[in-house]
Amino acid sequence: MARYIVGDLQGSLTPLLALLSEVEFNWGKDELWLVGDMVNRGKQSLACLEFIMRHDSAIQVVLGNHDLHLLAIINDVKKPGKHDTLDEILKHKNCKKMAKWLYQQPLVFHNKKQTQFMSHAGLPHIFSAEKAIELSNEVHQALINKPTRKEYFKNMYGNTPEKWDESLVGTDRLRMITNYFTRMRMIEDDGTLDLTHKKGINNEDTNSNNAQPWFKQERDKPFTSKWYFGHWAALEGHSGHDQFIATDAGYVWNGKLKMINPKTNQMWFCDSKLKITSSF
Ligand SMILES: [Mn+2]
Repeated sequence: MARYIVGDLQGSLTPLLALLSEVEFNWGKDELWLVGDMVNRGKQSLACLEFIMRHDSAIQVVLGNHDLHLLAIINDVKKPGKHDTLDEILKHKNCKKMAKWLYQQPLVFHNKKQTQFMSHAGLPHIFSAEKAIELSNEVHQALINKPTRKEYFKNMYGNTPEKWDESLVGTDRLRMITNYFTRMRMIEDDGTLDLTHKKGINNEDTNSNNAQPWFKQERDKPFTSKWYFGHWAALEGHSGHDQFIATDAGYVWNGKLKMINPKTNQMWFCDSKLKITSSF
C-alpha cells in the first residue's frame, strides 16, 4: 500500500489524473489524501467531486474553506460570488447528495498511528494534535446533525472572535475552530489570527507586529509527527519546515498541483501543460 497526499484541487481534475497515472496509482491498494478545497475557482468542480465520491473507499479528504463555502450556498445562507465556479454543482440533480457526502467529512484527519495528520490550513501552535482532533470533532458533530447544521452555516462567516478562548460557546466557538483549521495563515503569539494576509511568509504586509506563519510560532509541546496542509498557494508548496508540510502549489493560479508520498518524501508537481517533475 502506498499513500499519496495531494494539495488543493480547486476544481482541477485533469492534473490529479495525470499525477495518479504517473505513479500508477492502484485503486485496490493505494490511498489518496486530499487536503481540502476540492472545489471552486477551477473549471472542473463538479467532475472533482464526482470523482472523489466515486472513489470514496480509497480517498480521504478534509474540508477546506471553499468546500464549506459551497455548503453554505447549498444551505441558502450565501449567494455565489462572481469568482465562484460552483454552478454545475448547484444545478446538478445530485447536488443534495453531494452536500450530504461533504457533511460527513472532517476538518482534521490522521492515520491510525498518528504519525501523519492533515487539515486544510494547518495546526495552530496553541493546540496540541489531540486538542485539534477534539475541536475539529465539535464542528464535525455540528455538520452531521441537521438541526445544528443550518445554525452553523448561518454563523460561519466572519473574522471574530480573533483568538481562542476555552470559554467560547455556540456558533462563536465553532466559527473560531473553523477559522483555525480552514482559513489560518498568519497568527500572533497569543493565538490571534490575522485573516487579511494572503501573500508569502514575510510579515511586512500584516497589520500586526508579532504575527508569523502558524508553522513558525513556537510550541509549548513540540509536535513530532507530520502535518500536511494546503490553503496557502503563495508558499508554492514549500513551508521550509520538516514537520509542517505545505501541499498547495497554486495550480489554479498558474502554479502546480503537488503530490507527496509521506513515507518516501518523494514529491511530484504537475503544471498546466500536464508536465510532471519529481524530486525528494
Ligand atoms: Mn483554502
